[in-house]
Amino acid sequence: MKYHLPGLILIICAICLSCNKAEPPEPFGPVPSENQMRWQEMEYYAFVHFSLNTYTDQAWGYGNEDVNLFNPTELDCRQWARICKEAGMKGIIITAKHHCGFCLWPSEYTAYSVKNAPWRDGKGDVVRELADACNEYGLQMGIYLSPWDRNHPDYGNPEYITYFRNQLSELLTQYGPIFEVWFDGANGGSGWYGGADETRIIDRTTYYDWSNTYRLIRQLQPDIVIWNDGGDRGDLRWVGTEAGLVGETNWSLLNAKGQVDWAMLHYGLESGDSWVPAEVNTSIRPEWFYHPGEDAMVKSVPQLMETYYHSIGRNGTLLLNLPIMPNGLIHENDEKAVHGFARAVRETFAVNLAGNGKAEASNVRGDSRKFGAARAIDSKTGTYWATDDEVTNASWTVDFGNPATFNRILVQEYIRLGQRVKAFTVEALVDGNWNEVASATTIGYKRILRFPTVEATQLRLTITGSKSSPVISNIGVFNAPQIMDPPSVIRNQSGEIIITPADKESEVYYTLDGSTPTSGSKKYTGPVHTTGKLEVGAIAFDPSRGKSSPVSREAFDLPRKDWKILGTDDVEASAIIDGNPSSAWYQAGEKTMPVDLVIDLGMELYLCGFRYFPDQSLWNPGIITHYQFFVSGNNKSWKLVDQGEFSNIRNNPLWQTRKFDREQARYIRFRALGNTQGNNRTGYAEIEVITE
Ligand code: FUL
Repeated sequence: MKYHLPGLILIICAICLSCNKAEPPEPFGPVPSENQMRWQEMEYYAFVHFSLNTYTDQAWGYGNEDVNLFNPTELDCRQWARICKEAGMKGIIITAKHHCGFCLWPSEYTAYSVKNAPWRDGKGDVVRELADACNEYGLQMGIYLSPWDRNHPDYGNPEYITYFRNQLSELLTQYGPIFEVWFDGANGGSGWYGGADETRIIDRTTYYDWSNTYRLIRQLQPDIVIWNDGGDRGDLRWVGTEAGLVGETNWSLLNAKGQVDWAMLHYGLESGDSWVPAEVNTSIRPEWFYHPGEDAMVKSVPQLMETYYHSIGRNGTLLLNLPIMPNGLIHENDEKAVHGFARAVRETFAVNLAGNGKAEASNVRGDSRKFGAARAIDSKTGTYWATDDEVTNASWTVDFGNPATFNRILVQEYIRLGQRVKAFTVEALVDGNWNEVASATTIGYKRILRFPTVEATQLRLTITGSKSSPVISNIGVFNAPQIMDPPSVIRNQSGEIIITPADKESEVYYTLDGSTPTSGSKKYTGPVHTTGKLEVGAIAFDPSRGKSSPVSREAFDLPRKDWKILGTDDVEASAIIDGNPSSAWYQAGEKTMPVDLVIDLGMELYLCGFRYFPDQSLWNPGIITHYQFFVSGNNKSWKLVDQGEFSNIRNNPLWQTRKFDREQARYIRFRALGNTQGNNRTGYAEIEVITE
């Protein structure tokens, strides 16, 4: 065998240069601990809110609720775990104790627990059953232990801290590994406090002596992460809202000491000296505990997808709450919603179009393949594309080979070396031109951007600002199917029909004559002026897939453009006739029942019924339960045409339709005789009449 020596040496040198020369970048700034890393990679997990509140329809118990109320006759934590597992969640955090002080486990230190409840003859332990169910389904368990305790007589005194730590010790030693402990920020105020029934104010920065409490926690559960909203900095931070979103800019950093204002919670702190990443907590319903009146208010798949992009898609984790019903189960509407949500996420991120592409970068660290552009699409979390130390602006391009259709990009930094990127842009190569399709600020563990669907042969990501050389571990390019929910249809006061698809990108087609709309019907391009009675049919349509949503149908009586609400000069009263189901108006607070709403319809009409839509907000001050309905031709002599009650309106606040014998009239008087709160507040979201 013959060797060509100089050639061989050259090849060996080239290999050495490309593989060995470059060293990995040094970490920049604060970096996550192993516990924070493990937690971040969980991405999505559940909250379950369950306590005596579940039986009293309250958000916060006062601390004197009867333990005998707690009797979840069908309790099955395996149902919770199954649903969470199927939904793609990685763990469940349970309200072992909420503010009312009732304990879901038989704590040795209080009588106010399951051990004195009728459930399982006082032998039950919800935390134990959940721990077992989580084990069976391969989920992790976390604990919510409210620092505020409205039941405990010692709350506010040093003795309570011992009690609190004793309870923590029980929870952190008897139920196996706990991945997260959650200390709510609602702290101190009025309460029962063992019968004292008073207000107790504590200094939430000092009262709990958090540093010693943390020491105890870490000693008992070395792998845990601590969520805390007051006092010493925990491992994770709240995002300043329960609405399900963190800032578009989201640094996983805060300062270890000092006050944290709202902006720091929401956006993190670019110059922060500690790694304190964001957890986005929100409920699948308006409130955290189960309230039967919210059964129809479970978030839809489009709403949950919005939450997904605003939490996991913005460098946060998502802690999604599922309330437990009094029988001990998750409601079927919530189950359906999380399953639909999981399906939508799976379908969106099923195929990474960059995966088979050819990647290149404007700069590669030490020209080494080890840090080459292809490392961002090799499906490995431990490898990355990195640039030379002094390079903070750089671009990465993928050539798809053939034209590809896409509308999402997912980018991840290798955060074990710190969070670095401050800004980036995304461009698509269309017909030989680079078009910017999206731009954003921070990346962090995971960033997902949405943009209108584009067909392009290449995609370019350009880091336009970075604290240090960028280190990108993963890039995904996806074509998300549009969400094919039926669009919403409203008619405003002037008679305009407004149709809104669940997904902004969908096309909308409609009919006004009650016929079934198809993609061959009229295309919706903006509000449609209409007169008279009509029935609207509308569909959302995804042209790239040729798929339609189910049909929305709404029937409208005559437009309300000539209506005048009499007896008030409050301009906000127009909310009653604006067609918008989420706006509401309340009569002045000093009015006492019966409270009248008088409307001039602007002309004589043949009336044969009316419709009332109550305020949809959960904590509405009062919606009408008992009523009378009068009509008049001259606003002087009135005729009572209907009266009665809106049964179950509290639990099911839907449209109420009432019919009566035909009457010719120009004025209507809708009289409230009673409301859901047993007081005088009288509110309306919408009022309509039914004409002959
Ligand atoms: C809040 C609490 O006061 C709520 O009741 C709920 O537990 C939520 C997760 O945190 O601030």
